[in-house]
Amino acid sequence: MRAEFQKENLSLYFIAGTQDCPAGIETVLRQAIEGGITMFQFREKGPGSLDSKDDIVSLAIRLQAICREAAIPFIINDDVDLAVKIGADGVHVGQEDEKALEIRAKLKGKILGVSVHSSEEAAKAKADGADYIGVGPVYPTTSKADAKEARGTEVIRDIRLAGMQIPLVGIGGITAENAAPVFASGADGVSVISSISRAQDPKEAARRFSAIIG
Ligand code: TZP
Ligand code: MG
Repeated sequence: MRAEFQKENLSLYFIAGTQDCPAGIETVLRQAIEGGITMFQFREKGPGSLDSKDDIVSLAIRLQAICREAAIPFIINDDVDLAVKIGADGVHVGQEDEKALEIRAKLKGKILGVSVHSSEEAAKAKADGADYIGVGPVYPTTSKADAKEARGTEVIRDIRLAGMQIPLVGIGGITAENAAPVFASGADGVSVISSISRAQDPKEAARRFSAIIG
C-alpha cells in the first residue's frame, strides 16, 4: 500500500473516460478538481471510448499530470500494464479482471482497489491485499453496460456488519442528493461518474457533495 493512501482519499472519488465527458475529459477533470474531488480513476471503456492504444497512453499521461499538479491520486481501471508503464498511483479491478493477488505482487507500493458485491468478496479482496473496496451499484446506473442490479446500501451494511474495516467506497447512480445514506451505511466515500462528468457545471456538481462529506 502507498504510505500516502488514506480512507479520506475516497471521500469524493471521481471516475471518468472520454465516453463519459461530452465537454471533454481534461476540462471536466480540471473543473472537478476545483470542485473538490479527492481521487480520480481513468476508466476508458465502452461505447465512445478511444480505440487507439497510443491515444489512450497519451491521454492517461495528460490526466496523470493534472492529478499530480493537484496532489490527488491517479488510478487506472483494469489496465495494470498501463499503470506500470506510466507510473500511476494505483489500479482498480473488478471480479472479472486480473486477480487481485497477482496485481498486488506487481504493484508494490501502489494503491489497489477491488470491486466487490458481497462480504465474502470483500474478505477475499482484503486478504489479497486490496487497499480499498468499491461496492455497488448502490442505485441504478447508466454508465456501466454490464452493471449488476442495484442493491441500495444493503451490501455496504452487510460488509460492515461482518466486521470488515477496510476503506470502502460506494458506487452507482450516486448524486449529491442521494449520497447521505451511502455514508450512513458505513462507506468512507462515494465514487461517481455521471453526476459530475455530465453536469452542466462539473465544478459546482463536485462542490455540492462537500456538505455531505464529513
Ligand atoms: N461500477 C458499478 S456502477 C458503475 C461502475 C463503474 C458506474 C457508476 O457510474 P454513475 O454514472 O456514477 O452511475
Ligand atoms: Mg474492470
